[in-house]
Amino acid sequence: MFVHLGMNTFTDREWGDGTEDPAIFDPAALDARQWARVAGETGFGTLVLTAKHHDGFCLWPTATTAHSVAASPWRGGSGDVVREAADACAAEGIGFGIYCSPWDRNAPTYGTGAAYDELFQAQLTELLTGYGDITQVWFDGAVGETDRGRQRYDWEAIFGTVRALQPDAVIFSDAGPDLRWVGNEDGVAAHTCWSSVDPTRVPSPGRSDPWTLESLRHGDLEGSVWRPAETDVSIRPGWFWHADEAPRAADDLLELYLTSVGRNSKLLLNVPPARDGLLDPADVDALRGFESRRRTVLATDLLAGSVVEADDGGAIVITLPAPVEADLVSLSEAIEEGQHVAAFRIQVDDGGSDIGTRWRPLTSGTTIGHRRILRVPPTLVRRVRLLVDLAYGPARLTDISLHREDQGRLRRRPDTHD
Ligand code: FUL
Repeated sequence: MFVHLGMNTFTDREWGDGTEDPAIFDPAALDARQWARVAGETGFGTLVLTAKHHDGFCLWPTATTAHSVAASPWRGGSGDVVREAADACAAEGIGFGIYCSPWDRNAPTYGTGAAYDELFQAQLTELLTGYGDITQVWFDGAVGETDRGRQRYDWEAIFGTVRALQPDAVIFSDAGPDLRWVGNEDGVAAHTCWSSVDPTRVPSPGRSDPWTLESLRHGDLEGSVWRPAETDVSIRPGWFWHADEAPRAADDLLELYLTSVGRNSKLLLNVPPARDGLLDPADVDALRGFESRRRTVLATDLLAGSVVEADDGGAIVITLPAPVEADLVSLSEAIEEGQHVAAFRIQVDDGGSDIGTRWRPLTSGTTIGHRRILRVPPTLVRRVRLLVDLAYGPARLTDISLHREDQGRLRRRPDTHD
């Protein structure tokens, strides 16, 4: 779960300009235990907090600038949102990650080069040494122009600091090195999504040319590094909480899950606290609905109790005890062995023919990876046949399952390959 909280929560903006007065930061009822509890109860493994957004306001009492919670009325100026969030995640048994924006519209040194590099390294060092284990460090590639010049971030040094201080933290940015951006903020990974990438195609974060976006979306079959895609998207139209915006409905959240996790990506869903410092009750309801939809739809495997065999053509054939109606198919590859499948087909037989099996095409696709979920028209299934037509290594599948989402009223379109 991504948690965007900061000056923008109080100014009703998405990007602050750094001139905001710390006196307006007062999330009086802030309860990070509520964030972490809701996150844990609704299935999130890690909470990533915006410790500093582009406006430069620090949610922890940093020694590097006066532009922080220490200058705010919140907790009488002795509060530390990063500490409260870190402690809450530890207490609730989920990971804690930080977002610290390199773009800083408050720092007077931003745009001058080395002096700002030093400030940013000092801020990272505080965050990575003062708050226990950090699970993920999330770097935004945004670079702002100033009349002092253009800041060129020293990514090698930045990644080096994270590796030195939190060797187990997963580093996210456009250019990894561990997780890559999926190439959009719409919650939609590409149908073809390799976890491997060619690192020379995205040498640094912040590039938005079509070639880079293409690489982020699809990865590279023969890429030399393992850098799975992470899909960041907000439960609301904005990243920060705004009174006039509403969260997505539970069904839409399930849809985001299918188009991210279900396309070999990770999902980082943003749920921004309101001005009182608590998650909005409407967002909490949507998350609970989302969790319950995942449980009813995806945790119920309609193939349970089936017989699995290989046929003469090398395909896998699964025979169900009785016909079922399904509208989702889920596949998983043993990614600890690598990601190899590049083309697959699924055929079905509804069991209605008295002259033997009649295979009909149900769906097809390219990559599978850790999980591939495909929406299909509601179909009666008695037997399923899975054919792997192209794999660049042994095709090792760990799971195939069928599900019933029953979204007829929403008229969702079946997956077709783009
Ligand atoms: C973007 C930022 O500019 C947005 O404000 C937000 O933080 C998003 C997650 O990343 O690049």
